[in-house]
Amino acid sequence: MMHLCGSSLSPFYERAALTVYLKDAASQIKLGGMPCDMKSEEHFGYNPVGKIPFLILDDGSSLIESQIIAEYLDTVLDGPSLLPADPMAAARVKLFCRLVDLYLALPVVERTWPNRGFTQDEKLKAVNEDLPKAWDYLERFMDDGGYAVGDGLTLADCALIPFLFHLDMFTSHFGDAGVGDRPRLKAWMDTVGRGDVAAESRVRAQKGLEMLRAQQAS
Ligand SMILES: N[C@@H](CCC(=O)N[C@@H](CS)C(=O)NCC(=O)O)C(=O)O
Repeated sequence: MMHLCGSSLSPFYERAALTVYLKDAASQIKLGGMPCDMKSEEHFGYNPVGKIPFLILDDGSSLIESQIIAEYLDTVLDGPSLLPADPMAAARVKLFCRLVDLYLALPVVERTWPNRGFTQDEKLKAVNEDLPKAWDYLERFMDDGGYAVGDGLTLADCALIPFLFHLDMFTSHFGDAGVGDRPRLKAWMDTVGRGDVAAESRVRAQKGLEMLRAQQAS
């Protein structure tokens, strides 16, 4: 059985895990944890970058990078596809995921995580200057029906949902982390962001945070 390694506290791990849950395929794959210590030789064997998530395949080989893993799992696991059949809609799903990674994840959210070595000024800039731009880019390329693309959940929603926990928990301490008056993002927040799938994802992230804090305290 394949093993998706990591913790739901990681928005990248959670993107791939959400893919599995949305396909109702959790019985087809082991979810969470890892068979080695973080940054151990074995970990670097699976992922030379030393990060999570990584996917261990049945033959012992591995795959890295959350978006690549999510697309792979969407293809090989049973369940409804999270990538539209229409080529342009599929391209827009992938574009949305790319925009999340390039403009929201690293330059904004990760910058506001504790103990990452960024100065207060860098964190304030991330939230007050870079985050509005990221929201603008996403707004520009999403649909207005409450989902990122089309009329149901896709890999694009899987990319954005896990960051909601981090925006609330960490980013909002340095400025307004909300989506503002952008109508498409507001509709997305009402439909997806405040929906059951996002709520369950948030619970998993919170549990991951509590586990990490317990480990750090022991
Ligand atoms: N681009 C990577 C990012 C993965 C990533 O940054 N993972 C973080 C956890 S959220 C990590 O493993 N950090 C550990 C470290 O950098 O030491 C992906 O999409 O999988």
